[in-house]
Formats: sequence, structure tokens, C-alpha cells
Amino acid sequence: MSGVLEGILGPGFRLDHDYADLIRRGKGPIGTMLHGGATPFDYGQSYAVHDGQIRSGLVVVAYNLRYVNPGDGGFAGVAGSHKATFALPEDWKELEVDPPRPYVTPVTGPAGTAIVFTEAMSHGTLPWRGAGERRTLFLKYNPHAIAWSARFYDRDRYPNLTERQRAILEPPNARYGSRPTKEPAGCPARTAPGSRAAASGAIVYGVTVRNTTSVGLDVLPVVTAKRFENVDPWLDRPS
Ligand SMILES: O=C(O)CCC(=O)C(=O)O
Repeated sequence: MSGVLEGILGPGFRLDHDYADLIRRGKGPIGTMLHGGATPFDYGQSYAVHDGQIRSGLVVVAYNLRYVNPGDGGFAGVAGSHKATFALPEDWKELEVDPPRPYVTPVTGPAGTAIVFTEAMSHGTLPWRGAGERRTLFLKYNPHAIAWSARFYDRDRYPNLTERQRAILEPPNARYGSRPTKEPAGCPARTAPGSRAAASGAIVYGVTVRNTTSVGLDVLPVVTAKRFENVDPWLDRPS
């Protein structure tokens, strides 16, 4: 996963904030309105392609801790809207409607699926109709100099972090060479192969990540799905 994030956010990307959502039925904690979107322009939630390379502001990795089947609801996005130059009309945004919006694509997947999307894409939460609870972990990442959240991680609260994990929790700044909080330059080496996590795929808070679905981060005007058999284990808890 760190390779995917590095490719989009550049070296030195940072974890901006994280939370877990649990939905029993119907609307989730943030309601059912589409939000995000590339227009009006917002540095923190922007999307661009430069020299053939995708660049983005806030990028989300949402881990399904439970199965999300077709018709269950949950995450959905408007494919291609990360490149929109006109704002989505207000009366197109409510997702609790019947029939469903034809321009909204639900993203489903088994427990362990990681959905990667840019906040520059119009997206939201469809009402939950699944058999059990919807349980999702959200980890939201930024380029090194940008913050969405006004609160930063206190790295000293987590004494067993690797250098790599400390670098990812660093507050926003230019990452210039001589700054006082300097971590190893650029992107430090990844966790050595052969670790507990590398042996089993990545373990993220106890979830084995096998499928990664990438939405809105491709250069095609469609929602695409990518599969990664092995993802980097840097998110694993230090043992
Ligand atoms: O999956 C969801 O519930 C939507 C999440 C969302 O809208 C967000 O992370 O901004």
C-alpha cells in the first residue's frame, strides 16, 4: 500500500487523520450526501496529472472490516468527477433516493478490501442495508506539506514506531534537509521482507489486505479495480 500512496502523494507523504465507522442500518455518521469533488478548487482536495504522474491532495484508504455485497450500500463515488470543471448540482447530491442515482457507482468487496480514492472525487455513503454491521477503517493521507485536519499526531505517544512509521506521522512541513524534526531523507526503506506481515500479506489492525480497489485515481473516466497480491506491511503494528 505504501507504494501506491507514494506514487500518488509523492515521497514523504503523511497520515493526516484516521477513524473507524460502524453503521448498523440506514444513514452513517456523515449522512448520505455526496461531497468532495474537484470544483470549487481546494488545494487540500485537488487532483492533477503532471509528467504522466497522478498527484492528489487528501487520499483515503478505506478498509472493509466486513463484507460489502452488491445492494448493501456503503462507499460510492461519481466516476471521473475528480476531473470535473463544473460543480455537482446541489440537488444531485442526496444518495438516499429511489431509484438510485445512475451516475453513482457503489464499490463493494469482501472483508479485507482496501478502497483507495481521492477526496477530489465526488463520493459519499449509500444508506446501509447489509445483513450485519458495516465496519470500516478510514486512513487519510496527504502530501508532506499539506494538512486537512487541524490536529497532528504526537509520535512520542507510540514508542515502538519504526523510522518509516514516525516519518508518516510527522506534521506537515516542507521536509527540508536540516529541519529539527528531520527523519531519514525521502522515503525510508520499507520493512524488510520476511517479517510477520510480509509472510501473510499486510495485516492492518488484524485484517489481511488482499484486494485493493482504486477509484478516481486512474486516468480513465471509469471506476477501475486493481488487485495486489502483496502489499507493503508498513501499516502493521510493531511487534
Ligand atoms: O465510505 C464512506 O462511508 C464514505 C466516506 C467518505 O465520504 C469520506 O471518507 O469522505
